[in-house]
Amino acid sequence: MKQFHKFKLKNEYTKYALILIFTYIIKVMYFNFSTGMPLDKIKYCIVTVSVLVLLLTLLYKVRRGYIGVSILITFIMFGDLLYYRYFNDFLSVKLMNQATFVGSVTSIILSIVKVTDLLLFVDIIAFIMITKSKGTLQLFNHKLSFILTLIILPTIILSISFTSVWTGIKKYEFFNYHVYDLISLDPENNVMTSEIHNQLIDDMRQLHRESTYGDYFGIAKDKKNVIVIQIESLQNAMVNAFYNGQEITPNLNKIINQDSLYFSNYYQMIGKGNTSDAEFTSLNSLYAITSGNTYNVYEKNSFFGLPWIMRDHGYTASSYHGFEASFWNRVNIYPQIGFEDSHFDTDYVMGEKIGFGLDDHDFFEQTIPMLKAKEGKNFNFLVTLSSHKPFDLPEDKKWITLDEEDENFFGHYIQSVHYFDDALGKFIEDLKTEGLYEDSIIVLYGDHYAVGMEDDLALERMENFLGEPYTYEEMFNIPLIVHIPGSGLKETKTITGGQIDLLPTLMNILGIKNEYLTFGRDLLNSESGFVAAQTFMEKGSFIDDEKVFQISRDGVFENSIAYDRDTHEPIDIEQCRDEYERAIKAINLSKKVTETDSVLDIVNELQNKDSVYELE
Ligand code: GP9
Ligand code: MN
Repeated sequence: MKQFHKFKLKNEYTKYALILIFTYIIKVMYFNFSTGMPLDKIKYCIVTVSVLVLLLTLLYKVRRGYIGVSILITFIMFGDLLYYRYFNDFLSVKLMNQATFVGSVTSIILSIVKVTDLLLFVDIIAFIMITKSKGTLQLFNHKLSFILTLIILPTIILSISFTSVWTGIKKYEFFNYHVYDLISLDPENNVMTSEIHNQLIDDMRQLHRESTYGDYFGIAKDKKNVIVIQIESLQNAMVNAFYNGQEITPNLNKIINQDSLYFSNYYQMIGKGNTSDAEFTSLNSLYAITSGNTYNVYEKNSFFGLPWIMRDHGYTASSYHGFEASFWNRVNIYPQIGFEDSHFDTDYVMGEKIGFGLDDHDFFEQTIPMLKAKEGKNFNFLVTLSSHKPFDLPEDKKWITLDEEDENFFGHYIQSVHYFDDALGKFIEDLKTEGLYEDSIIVLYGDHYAVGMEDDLALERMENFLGEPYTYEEMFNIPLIVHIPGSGLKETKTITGGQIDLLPTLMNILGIKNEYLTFGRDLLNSESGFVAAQTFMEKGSFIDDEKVFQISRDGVFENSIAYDRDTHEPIDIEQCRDEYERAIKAINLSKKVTETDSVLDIVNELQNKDSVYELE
């Protein structure tokens, strides 16, 4: 006992200060490890804890002020954490105008919150408890405050300014990330230099010159109805697959097996805008931005993607989706992308709601008369909904018998895909009954992954289902099916491609020559494939026909990993340098085009026409 007394802290308040510092460490460690910080980056924890201690030192005398600031920081952290679980990154100020969506997606947010997230609030709880019993805290004497400030302030300033020494701090450390996020709003970035402009024109002219149109050109040019269906969360792993002998997507498989081209190495290319990015990249052949989502940030831009191109070739262009028009800002962006009429939840009769909204069965069924009403050639873009996470289907719509260990996120996902597939089967039948089918080309693809890496149980069940380790390559793999009734096609294309390639590939099939701005390639007339990733696998990462290259999260090429797609053996990353540079160049160029709203200028110049396209 005597021994113990020897070590007793002289100042009782110092004890409380230490307790609070301890809670900061718990809070920050939990936050960092839950947001994927590697073990060797633990030094960044020290920076975050130091800033919190500094705030305590400066603000503890104003109790309310301290609590206010702490709550604000904690809520940003909590937001970052949830956003990370969904999008693999922290929040950005450019996402502010999406905040109103939170109400619409409460069930999804609730499904990704964990009880352990309470650890983020541990310091606030401790502070309130201490000050409640002790009154205003006299945490430190003046000397201690002074010393702490003297040590901590320079640490923060140094850590922010010497980013080249601590590469990656901007990405991993909470305060640095948000300070840089604010600074990067610099409008100077939004200038198109003549050098970049010329480079773009040269690259596109070369692409146009090299385009051969040898295979499949115009095979669907006479079809009156072009129907593109973007399917919620459909991964390729679900296609042509069985669960305990039960076929998950019998209707899709039937479509693949008759009159179709099936692209089995096709990949999602989303940024932070999930479904909206899948739409944006597929329809415009541009990369989505990653600091915010393109549909919101660039809602006033003039794009010239598929809907405009189709209108330019005598088709009408319409969109269909069973949810709120304001979600993902579709109401404002769709006219810019070229849709002349768009149908949302209010145009449908809502039956029993599934997850977000309209049931896929109701959606397809009620879209049929809208399609039937089209006169002349028409382009239609349908976005489905029922297979959205958390995959809650009413009991009477669950038709796959699951093992008990799959009665969870993973098994429910299979149920949802099966349900969508059933609705699709009915849709095809209805198209036939209404006499629309034979005169249609139907394009189907998944918008993005369903099973991520963050849910350990789902991951384990997915691996059990696949019989092999789950990789980003598998997670990104979505199907692309081009179904042309009466074509007699039954081909599987193994070339690597992604959503950015949809537009040029489809133009070829519809007999439209590429004289536009496209960052993707016609997959039917390219010798090799290439997909540049941006999220989960960050900018610089790519998948090509032979290999996968994943840039290290600190952005340093040398710390990255690469493997052979056949053998899964690691390969020398030096073999990946050219494509790594190609990926970065393409994304940066595309981003510049979007940031400077240059699509129309470039398309006009490529076609040597003065202001041919002036969109309102
Ligand atoms: C909502 C739907 C879902 O309209 O498209 O979007 P997601 O959450 O998958 O991005
Ligand atoms: Mn989606």
